[in-house]
Formats: sequence, structure tokens, C-alpha cells
Amino acid sequence: MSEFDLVIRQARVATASDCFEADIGIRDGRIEALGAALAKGRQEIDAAGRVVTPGGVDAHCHLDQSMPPPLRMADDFESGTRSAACGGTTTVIPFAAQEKGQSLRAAVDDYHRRAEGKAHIDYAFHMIVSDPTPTVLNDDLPSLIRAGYTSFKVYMTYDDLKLDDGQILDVLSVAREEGAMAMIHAENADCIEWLSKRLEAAGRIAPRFHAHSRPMLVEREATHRAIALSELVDVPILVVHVSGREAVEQIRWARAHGLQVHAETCPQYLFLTAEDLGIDDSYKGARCVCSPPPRDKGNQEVIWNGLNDGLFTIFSSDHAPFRFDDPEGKKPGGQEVPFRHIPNGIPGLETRLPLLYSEGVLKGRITLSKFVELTSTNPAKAYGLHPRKGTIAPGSDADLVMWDEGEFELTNARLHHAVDYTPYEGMKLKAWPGLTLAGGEVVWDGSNFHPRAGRGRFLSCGTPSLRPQSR
Ligand code: DUC
Ligand code: ZN
Ligand code: ZN
Repeated sequence: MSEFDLVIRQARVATASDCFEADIGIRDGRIEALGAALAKGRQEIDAAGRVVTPGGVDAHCHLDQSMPPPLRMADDFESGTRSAACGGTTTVIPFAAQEKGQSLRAAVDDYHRRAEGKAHIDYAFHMIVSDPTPTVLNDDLPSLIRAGYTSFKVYMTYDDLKLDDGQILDVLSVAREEGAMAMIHAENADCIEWLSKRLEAAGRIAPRFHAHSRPMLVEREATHRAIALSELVDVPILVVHVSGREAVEQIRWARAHGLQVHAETCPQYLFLTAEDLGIDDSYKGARCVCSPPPRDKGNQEVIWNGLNDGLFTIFSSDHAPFRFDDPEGKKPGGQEVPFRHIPNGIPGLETRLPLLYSEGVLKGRITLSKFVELTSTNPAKAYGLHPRKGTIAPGSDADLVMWDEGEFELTNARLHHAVDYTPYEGMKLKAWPGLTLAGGEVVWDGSNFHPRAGRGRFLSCGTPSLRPQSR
């Protein structure tokens, strides 16, 4: 009997702390051994000269999330996890969103039904708390955290989701009590509403005015307020989808004052600018409408610096998939609508890792270990999935990516999501996943997707285990 199910030979193994050459021995879906000249496997893959990283953990993506009619997300748990796997991501953490008036438990049960039997890769859930009733605060939230839903998102904007400061203090107190991770969407709702009404009254309704309705001060103010609320309760927070300088400055200020404020950013803040929402009134810009909006080239540099110097903990996609030419998507009811009615979000599950590997690692902006830390290890730690996920070590799940280097044109035709566009159409990349293993099984071989809906299991999350920030 051979010792391993699969051996990957002579890989350049990259973890968040080291890069070294080793064979990787896999059995029963887990990594069993790392070392030189491991015994034979029933199957062998030659990785000589190739980088192998842990499978990506995309800790911020929206799949099959309930939307007000006529809107509908293009990706469900089947197509979303297919696309993720083909882009090197082996774990996703989408949201179980509570609707106002709904119990939090009912929301979690609903999203389990949506995922059941569909996912090709493992998944967990963050909760979205939109209605923190006494029952939610005293019963549902604490017991769901103890049951393996150890993170939740709160919104400071969007009418159907936003909480006021008192409500945010209430849910942060539960996070502190139970050791959960609170993610905060930081934009000032009243400023957005005030600006949107004035823009609309002046006839400025094209997609590009979305960016005018959410200037950076709107994000800066809310980021500072979120930091102050977390300071008052004395609990760590994670500020999601940070877009540029002014929010970064608030987070640096918080760190300098010894506050535990973690931060996430996303590809759209490295590779898009407000001009992608349109330089004229063309509706094409609706494709890139997301919140916060992309900023400018100078802000892209601020984000790159923050990725390199430790300001950012996590790099996620914020995949929020709406088709462009679709009455359920960016043209609600078949109409080109004023900017404030365009569904917010862009696709990015499959492109997150190749974009950062190609433009970050291969252009010398971040190290390979930093890439692993931001895209896999830290999200796994932040949401209580490490060391099962997020690293290459004996005992960890055999979730691995082997990288191809060469010339790759990023086109929507290459991708496996259900969206009819990518914001990055035509970009020339230098790397793409050549192989993705999930639980030791090949799900993507560089050319073909190997489907097995239902292969992905639900992951119950443990206590967040990020180390405290030192600056
Ligand atoms: N902004 C969010 O907060 N969520 C989904 C998409 C978006 O643009
Ligand atoms: Zn958000
Ligand atoms: Zn989001």
C-alpha cells in the first residue's frame, strides 16, 4: 500500500512566514507530511520550479444574497464557488443576511438552504445584523456565535441594513462578550443621502455621479466613528473595503493610539478609479458602481503601501455579482436608472488572487509571504478557521494552488462566474492558477473545472485568532 493518496513533488511552498522547497504528502483530504523525497503516492504531481500557495480564503463575498425585487445576484453557491475555485480560492465566507423583522436564526437557516448541496469548495458564514432586537442581542447572536458563526457585519449605510450608533454599540458589546469579530461598513448614510438628493435635483444622475455622492470624507467620518465606537466598547473591529487615503489615515491614527482596528481592502481599490464609472454620462460605468467607490491613482498607491507595510490585514474580493445587461442586474426592470438605483457591487471572486499575484508579487510590490498572509492566512485567523485553513502544514486541509507564470489576458470569457462582464477586461497578467486542489481533489487543472457540487462543506468557525496589531 502506498503511503499517500497524492504527492506534489518539489514544490516551492509559500506560507505567510517562509518559502521553501518540499514534497507535499496528502492523505484523506489533508496534508500529512512536508519534506524531501517523501514516499510514493497513488497519484503524483510534478511541481518542480512552481510556487504552491495555500488555497485562497475569500472572507468577503456575496452569494445568492436576497435583494429587493427586481434585483437578483447572478451567482449562487454553485456558480460562485465554481468561479472561486478556478481562481485559486478554496474557502469562501459569504453572508447570511438578516432582513429587518426576521430572526437571525431564520436568516442563518435560510442561507444554509441556499448553500446545501451546491458548493464546490468549503464555506462558512458571516452574519449581517440589520435588526438588533432584544432577542437578537440577548439570545440569537450569543448562541449563534457559540455555534460557530463567530463574525458578523454591520452597516452604517444602506436604508435596509444600516444601524445607528447606539445599535452598533449594542452589537459590539455582544462581540466583546462572546469573542466575535465585528466587520464594519463605514460610510456616513446621511451625507450620502444629502448629496444624492442634490445631485439628482441638478439632473446629475449618470453612473459616474455615484462617486460624487460618496466622496472620501463620507468614508473618513464613518471610519473614525466606527473606531470611536469600538474604543468605547473596548473591542477589536475590522473595517471592510477601505478605499483610500483618508480612511487609511484614520486606521493609522487608531493603531498609533493602541486600538485594535483591523482593515480589509479589495482589488477594485488597486485597479479601478472613479473614471471607470464614466468620464461622460455613458451607462457603461454602471458596471463599476460599488461602495465605497474606486478613487484615483494616488489613492491606489496609498492602498499598495498599506498592503505592504501591515496596515491591511486582509485582501478580499467583495464579490457582489450583478449582470450588466439584465433587468435583475445593473439595468433594473430593463431600464438605465439614476445612479442611486444601480445595484452596488462588482464581480471579483476569480480574479482576486491572479490580480494580486501578478501585479503585487511579480512586480515586487509585496512579497510572496505577504500575498499568502493577506489572501489566506489572515482571513483564516480572523474568522477562526486557522490552522485548518490558510496554511500549508501537516494536519491542514489539502487546499492548494500551483501557479503558472506566463502571459494571460484577463477576459470575461476566461472566467466561470455567471456575470456578463469583468471590470478588468483586457488586462495583461503574468500569472494564473495552474492547479487548484480542494480537500486534496483537483477542482481546477489550469484548463478545466472539475465540478462536484456538494463537495464543499460548511465550516463551523472558532474564535478569531489574529495577533494584536502593534501599530
Ligand atoms: N458594497 C457593499 O458594501 N457590499 C456589496 C457591494 C458593494 O459595492
Ligand atoms: Zn460593505
Ligand atoms: Zn460587501
